[in-house]
Amino acid sequence: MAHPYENRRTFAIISHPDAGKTTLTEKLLLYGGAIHQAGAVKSRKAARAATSDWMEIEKKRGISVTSSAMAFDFGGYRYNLLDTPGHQDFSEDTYRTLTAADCAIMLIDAAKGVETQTRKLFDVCRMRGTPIVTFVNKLDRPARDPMDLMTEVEDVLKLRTAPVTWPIGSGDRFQGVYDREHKRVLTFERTARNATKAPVTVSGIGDKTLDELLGDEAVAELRAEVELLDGAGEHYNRERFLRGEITPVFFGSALSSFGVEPFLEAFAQMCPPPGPRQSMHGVVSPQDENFSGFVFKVQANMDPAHRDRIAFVRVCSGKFTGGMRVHHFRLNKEIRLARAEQMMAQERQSIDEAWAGDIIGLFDPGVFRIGDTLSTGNPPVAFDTVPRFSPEHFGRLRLLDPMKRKQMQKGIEQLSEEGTIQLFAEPGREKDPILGVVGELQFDVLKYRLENEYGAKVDLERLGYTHARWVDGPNTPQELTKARIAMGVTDVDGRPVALMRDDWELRRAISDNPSWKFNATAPIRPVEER
Ligand SMILES: Nc1nc2c(ncn2[C@@H]2O[C@H](COP(=O)(O)OP(=O)(O)OP(=O)(O)O)[C@@H](O)[C@H]2O)c(=O)[nH]1
Ligand SMILES: [Mg+2]
Repeated sequence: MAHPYENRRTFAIISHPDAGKTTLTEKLLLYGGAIHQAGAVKSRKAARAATSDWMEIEKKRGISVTSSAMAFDFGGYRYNLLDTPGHQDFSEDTYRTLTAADCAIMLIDAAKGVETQTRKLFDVCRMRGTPIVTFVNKLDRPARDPMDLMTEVEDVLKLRTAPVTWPIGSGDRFQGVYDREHKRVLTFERTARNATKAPVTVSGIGDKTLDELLGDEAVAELRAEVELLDGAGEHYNRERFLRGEITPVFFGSALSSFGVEPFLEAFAQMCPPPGPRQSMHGVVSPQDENFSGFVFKVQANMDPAHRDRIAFVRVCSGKFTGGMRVHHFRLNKEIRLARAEQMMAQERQSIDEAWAGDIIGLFDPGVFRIGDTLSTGNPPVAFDTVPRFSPEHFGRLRLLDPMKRKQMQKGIEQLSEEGTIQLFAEPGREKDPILGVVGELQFDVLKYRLENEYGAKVDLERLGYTHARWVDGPNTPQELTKARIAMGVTDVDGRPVALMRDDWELRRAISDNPSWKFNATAPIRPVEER
């Protein structure tokens, strides 16, 4: 019998903001059979909201501010889908989430081509060796020439393209796609509010009826393009795709669902199963008997009724079973994992077992942090793959209702454990921490969530620092201040951190203190090694 991990498919959807990741996620859930009515990203009162934008602020603004994981079954596989936020202010979350994926879907807006954030995310995938499938979206709007778009991907990303489907028209005249693999023409019809599957008609490229269906002009154009592609275009090749040399390309409209079904069917065949992972002590294979996994995300208050906190773990090897005991690398102790949860479309479901590739949610009584590795067996495993970014914006909170101090404190503690903000204590002002974020929008999210989830209305006083460095050498923040560093603080683990206003201050601190080491992020290592 095949090992259960072999039917796991774990992928992330990435792109520049607004290319349609959440909308495509919704349609994959729809065609995957996990939901029956697709919701919209920014829903008016009556309409359903998109499944993966579950947070209040996301529904309100129509953007994703945090990644979300959803599982669904389709064609004999269990898919773990990770929808990521596109905005660069949330890219730390996106980068971490990519570490949990074995494959990525890169979305490109057909009117805009390869945008900056897409390029950065692509670089991360290339660095990690994550294979990429491309979906060119929004063909129902005025779009650029598909050949041009291919050329742009090849030139900008230095990645060969292999079109698997090809669009028939664009904008108002977008009718469907040609499936090069199966040599068939798929035309679609729109549905009310784009909420259900789009009815499809299948024809052959040479069919007489096609002339009538598409119109003479469109059919002639399609036939010419298909001929051109067959002559000059690349064909999908699995080995080259897995090596990251080539990206299969699909066209469609996530909104109207045109082209989504052939995409999902082909993607199902392309997305690789969980692969081996590098740990600090060698390679961990997904079929290893011992369980291992790492926390790539912690999220509080997902369920307003319970106000609990979930740690999202990517299983890398072995089998998770509810109640099992594992070694917690950072705390260097054994802990018991209670049952886990998985988001099956909209529903949180309790699960008793999981395999490599699965994304599971563990109830977190406060022991998990992003980057934590859990494992069974000896020696204990540690994955060191979850990137952390250095905060670039700093501020202090001012509470507007003095009665809510407790709520605010609890809120910032929890949100810092989520990784939304980083907390620093200035000696003598420990009660009034300094907050650091990577992107400014994270401050907006913080304020919104403190008010909505914790009932504490706050104002933010911005501080003029732009760099934080974890300094190896000194033992206290006072030593930093003595060395003429603008602000010496400690992080949540009591490690000294230097805050500086600009590059010049940073360079000076480094040259003034040659025996110290200035690290851009806090190292992840077990407690007793510090
Ligand atoms: N016309 C058209 N609009 C689309 C399509 N896909 C998405 N949109 C719209 O584009 C906007 C952004 O879509 P989202 O799915 O939220 O994009 P996203 O990539 O998840 O955005 P972030 O998560 O904020 O980065 C929404 O208004 C969608 O309705 C499409 O295929 N056609
Ligand atoms: Mg989104």
